[in-house]
Parts: sequence; structure tokens; C-alpha cells
Amino acid sequence: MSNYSGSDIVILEGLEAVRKRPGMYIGSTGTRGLHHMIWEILDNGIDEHLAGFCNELHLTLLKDGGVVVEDNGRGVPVDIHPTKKIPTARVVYTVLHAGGKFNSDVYKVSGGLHGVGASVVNALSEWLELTVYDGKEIHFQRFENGGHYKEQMKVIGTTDKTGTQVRFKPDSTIFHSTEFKYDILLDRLREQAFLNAGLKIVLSDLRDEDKPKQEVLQYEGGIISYVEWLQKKRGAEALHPDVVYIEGLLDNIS
Ligand code: 1YM
Repeated sequence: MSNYSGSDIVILEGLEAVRKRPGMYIGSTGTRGLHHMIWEILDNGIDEHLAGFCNELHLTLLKDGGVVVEDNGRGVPVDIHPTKKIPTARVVYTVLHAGGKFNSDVYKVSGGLHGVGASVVNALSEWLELTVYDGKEIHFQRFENGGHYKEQMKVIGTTDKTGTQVRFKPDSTIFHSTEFKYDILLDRLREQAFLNAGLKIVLSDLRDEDKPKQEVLQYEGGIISYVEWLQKKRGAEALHPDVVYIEGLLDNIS
């Protein structure tokens, strides 16, 4: 770690602050906070869908307790950040965001504790691996112990696909339990699939080798389909069989 620069120290101090008071950044160190780690990464993929560049999102639970979130969007930019002078992707994953692009959270509709961000997830992870496919090259960076890294971001191969893959394992010294609950993930992903018509979301659970699970969530109907689905799930007779749906725009707010 002798090759850390002064600005690296400032960044690590920021990530260390998150580890000292995780609840302030992720809400809780219980089940809610644990799953919030996934929502934060997933939301970046959903935002990429809302921006019109991504139509597939995969979430996979691994045997080693890690999780993989992958989208087929543009890929987090890997160019050198104009002021921080490091790859933008590393800024996203290490700098507690303030300023510039990171202030556009008002546009975020993905829900939850808005934009605590990828750097918080990194800070609270045992390890995190970021892989970016830019249509030409595969860029990779690994972080350990809450955002520390031994190697710079590097090119590990060539590709014709684009997208972002994030693999991480929440830190068991931070969270009371690090076991993700399949049903919590399934409910939330289904909701996101309904709210983002057309987006294909695939949930896979590979934790039990003998009983791998998978669910593909893709709906064309949006909120009306969601209300119909909820009603069907409840099993009771609906008071109004036709779902009432009203949409409008006022002062550019829908
Ligand atoms: C599995 C997680 O993070 N996808 C993702 C993130 C970004 C972009 C695309 C992206 C955004 C923009 C331009 C933009 C992010 N980029 C940034 C930042 N998936 C996941 N896909 N190009 C690519 O917002 O203008 C933050 S997130 F700030 F670097 F642009």
C-alpha cells in the first residue's frame, strides 16, 4: 500500500467513515441494510434502462456469499476523470459522491434511500470486483476490505459487448447477517420489472448446487399489470375489475 497518493488517503478516509457509521449511510446493518447494498448497485442499472441504453439486468447469488449484478448498458465510463485524474469508474466506486453528475439524484425514481451509492457498497464489502465492457475492451478492478485496492484498473481482454458487471460480498464484520433472502429479492425485482415495462430482469440463486433457482421477470404492461398481478395474488374478488389508471404532467413532473 506504499504507493497510495495523498488524494488516495482522502478517499480512504471517506470510505473509513462509512465503515465507522454504516447505519448513517445504508440505513441499517440488519436485513434491510444488507439488501439495500444490492438495490444501490441495481438502481444504477435501472437508471441506465431509464436513460434508454439497457434492456437486461441479471442478479445472481453465489455459493461463496457474493452477489453479481450485471447490465447490458453503456458501461460505467472508464476514461480519466477530468478533475480527479483517475478512471471515472473508480471515482464512482471510491468517492463519497458530492458534486457534478452525482447530484442529479432528483431524477432517480428507483426508490429507497436515494443514491447512497456504489462507493458506500464498496466501503461495506469484503471484496468488490467491477468489470466494464465497452464494446472493445474488458476493464477490471478489484477492491478489498472496504475499497482498498492493490492494482489499478486494467484491461483483461477484448469484447464486442457493452455493460457493467459488479460482484461483491457484503462485509460480515459490518452486517449482522450476510445471507440474502430470495423472496425479498424476488418481490423487489418483480416490482422493478412491472415499473420498467419491457426491461428483462433475471434472478438466479446458485447457492445450493443441487437446487439452483431462476426467475425471469419481464412485463410489457407497467403499473396496470402490477395492480392486476397483486390482485390475482391476493385471490379475493376485486371491487373494481378494471384498473383505474391516470397519468399527467405538471411543471415537467409526471
Ligand atoms: C450493475 C450496475 O452501474 N451501470 C451503469 C452505470 C453508469 C452508466 C451506465 C453510465 C452513466 C452515464 C454515462 C451518465 C454510471 N455512470 C456513472 C458516471 N450497473 C451500472 N451503466 N455512461 C455510462 O450518467 O452520463 C455513474 S453510474 F457518473 F460515471 F457517469
